[in-house]
Amino acid sequence: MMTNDISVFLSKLLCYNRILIAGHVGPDADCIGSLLALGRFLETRGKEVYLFVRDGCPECFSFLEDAGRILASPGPEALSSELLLLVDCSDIKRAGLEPEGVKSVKNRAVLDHHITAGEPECSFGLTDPSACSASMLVYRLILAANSQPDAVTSRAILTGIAGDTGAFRHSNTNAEVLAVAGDLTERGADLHDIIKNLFLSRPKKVVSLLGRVLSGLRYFYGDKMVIAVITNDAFEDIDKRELEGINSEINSIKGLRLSALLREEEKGSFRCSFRSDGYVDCSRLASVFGGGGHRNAAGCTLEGKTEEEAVEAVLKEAENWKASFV
Ligand SMILES: [Mn+2]
Repeated sequence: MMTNDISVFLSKLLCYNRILIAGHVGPDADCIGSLLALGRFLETRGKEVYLFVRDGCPECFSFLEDAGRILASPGPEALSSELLLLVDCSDIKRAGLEPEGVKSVKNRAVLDHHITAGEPECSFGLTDPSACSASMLVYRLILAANSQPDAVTSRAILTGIAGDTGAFRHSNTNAEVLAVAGDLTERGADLHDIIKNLFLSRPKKVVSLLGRVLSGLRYFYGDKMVIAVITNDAFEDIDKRELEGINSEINSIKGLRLSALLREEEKGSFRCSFRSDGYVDCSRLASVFGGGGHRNAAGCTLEGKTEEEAVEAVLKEAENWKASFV
């Protein structure tokens, strides 16, 4: 049963004593921030908490306290938990878990802000697609429990909020976001330090890749559409999360209405991410290629194609959408 009633969710959650909290694969700042803040809050309530993100916490989030406690695979103790709580996702597959692997954990709960097709499989859950981030839901939850987030918890929450709002630049930055950010700052979270860690710590090689990508952009439809391609050889050992930053740079171009960033995953396979600010429904565009996502951002994979063929495929499909953006 999903709810957006926070006190109902809270009272159910607090019935459990051993809780395994899992984030999604390819964790972002919101995933890690909400996981850490929720874990810390539940520990203040005397709960035994295990934190899990498949493959562990990426190095770029190691500036957060307790990041080292995040397990890369749930051990026997974690698997003896009474409750599996998914945060920033609602599906155990998205958490990189198999039903068989977590069958010892009898109950399921979800805390998420994504729009999902259909009801997630869980005993109870808290979802609010209007919330900017899962971290915001954790903040509301802590206050609803009459607790006060300490400086460490505040820092984790603000990291999640700053991450999912693109440093307060995306359209999900509303009055609540700004008020909560102010409150968390007063509680001891250092916003500048968070922003520096999340957005202003690009490795040198990412900056040079960015330069190459931006100078190689291909423009179409009177510069209203752009295609960027990053081939495997250019990619080397660059962290996938850095793509987010590259994508924002591309989408800062004035007058741009549709972008496609193609990244070669392996020879003949391109991961394509579409962006559009309200002109083209990216999730529908991506679904043509078997992908999906949100209206303003979505992705898909193009298989069995050379670079030129991948670009051609995107252009051919864009032609069907041109009435919306040209
Ligand atoms: Mn999120």
